[in-house]
Amino acid sequence: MGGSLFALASAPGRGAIAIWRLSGPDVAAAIKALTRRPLPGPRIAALRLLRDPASAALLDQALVLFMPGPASFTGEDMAELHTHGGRAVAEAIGAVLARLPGFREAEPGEFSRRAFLNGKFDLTAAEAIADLAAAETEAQRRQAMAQAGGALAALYDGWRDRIIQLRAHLDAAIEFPDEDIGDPLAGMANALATLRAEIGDHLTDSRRGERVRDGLTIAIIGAPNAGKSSLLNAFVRRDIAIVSPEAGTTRDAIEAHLDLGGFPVILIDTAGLRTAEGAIEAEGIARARARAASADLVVALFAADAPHDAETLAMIDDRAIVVTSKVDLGGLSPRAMLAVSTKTGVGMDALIGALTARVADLLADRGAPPPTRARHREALTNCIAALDASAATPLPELAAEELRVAADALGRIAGRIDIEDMLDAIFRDFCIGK
Ligand SMILES: Nc1nc2c(ncn2[C@@H]2O[C@H](COP(=O)(O)OP(=O)(O)OP(=O)(O)O)[C@@H](O)[C@H]2O)c(=O)[nH]1
Ligand SMILES: [Mg+2]
Repeated sequence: MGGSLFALASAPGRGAIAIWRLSGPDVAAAIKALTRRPLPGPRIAALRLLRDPASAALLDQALVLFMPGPASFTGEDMAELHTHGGRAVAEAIGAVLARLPGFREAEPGEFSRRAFLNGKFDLTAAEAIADLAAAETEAQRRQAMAQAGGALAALYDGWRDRIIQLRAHLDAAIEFPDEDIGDPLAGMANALATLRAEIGDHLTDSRRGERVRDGLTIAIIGAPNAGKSSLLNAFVRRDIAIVSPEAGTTRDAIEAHLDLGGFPVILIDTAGLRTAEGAIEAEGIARARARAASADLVVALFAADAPHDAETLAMIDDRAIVVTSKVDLGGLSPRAMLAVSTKTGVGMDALIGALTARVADLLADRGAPPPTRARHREALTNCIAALDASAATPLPELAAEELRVAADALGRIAGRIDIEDMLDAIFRDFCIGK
């Protein structure tokens, strides 16, 4: 995994400027060889002609930046080449960089991985950098920025320090039983309970963090022909789902990504609920039920010109917003709070407003940063289990060991302790050039 790395850091394809990123011990020599000039001053942009060191052929004119380590993103010597964009230019430059002594093309996330290994930031901040690159809504950007700034790591390090301190007290009591410090476990009980409550609250918030990252799911359900696909299309203002007067048109669940008031939402159109007429429709309805069961919110449609069907009525719970559809054909039903017509557009703004309010209620900032990944949730769960085990045992030695397990669980989230086995999985999701 050693040596020097290069990668195209900007999006590939047609563009005004392409940015190449280089990192490693061979960077200074490479820049001198490419420019046939002395290195530019640290972090000062210099306009240079780039030439193939082997053939002296002119490659491009570029803005060259040299950022000596350790005060660089990765902690190693780094350089950036801002060249002209476009596929052919990129091909030519990439080929020359690949032939530079000591260089190879970086794997996805490899720059960030080196930065992490060089102590530039903790693992949660590294994950946040990937989230930032993927952020599509304002809520995702805000959450990623807070996490990249170290908000999560600070929280976990603080808890971990408190656990380590408790354990030190316990170890001292075990080591020096003659000292009159009372029952060490009784003295610890309060502090443990407080810690457990704080971490428990944070864990409860993990769904929010993961929903902001991945998108909150809203399933549209209803009888065949209730107008579900028409509603999905109206929301995204595109014709992505087939609409037809034939009952049982939609079979597969169809997903569309939306930005509702700055929050990420995945809207899911589903098969109409009824007694299926064939195996394919039955599978579609089973999928519809599964998606509705796992969705964060449900929009239940009842067409104004049809009776309320028992299948849809049975699926209504506190996640549901009940809506009368096709209100241009009839009146608001007594069960519904809202009425829409995708034909006339009536009620669409009110529905969007109601959904946005529910989404904001579920996803809005609560002050403290939430965990954002299943990995965090698992480690926090393990931490709490160990804290509980520690509080439950009458044996100080066992209690101390459980505290070690609890502290290690937190340490793994920020990458403070042995995490070699997780690194591949974590950095694999990054973009090339990050
Ligand atoms: N008058 C009127 N017709 C509508 C409205 N919304 C949908 N329709 C019509 O109702 C029929 C069914 O619409 P779809 O959107 O396909 O209904 P669906 O719920 O997806 O139906 P399935 O996929 O079969 O479960 C189509 O002919 C639509 O043009 C509306 O607001 N008013
Ligand atoms: Mg449909």
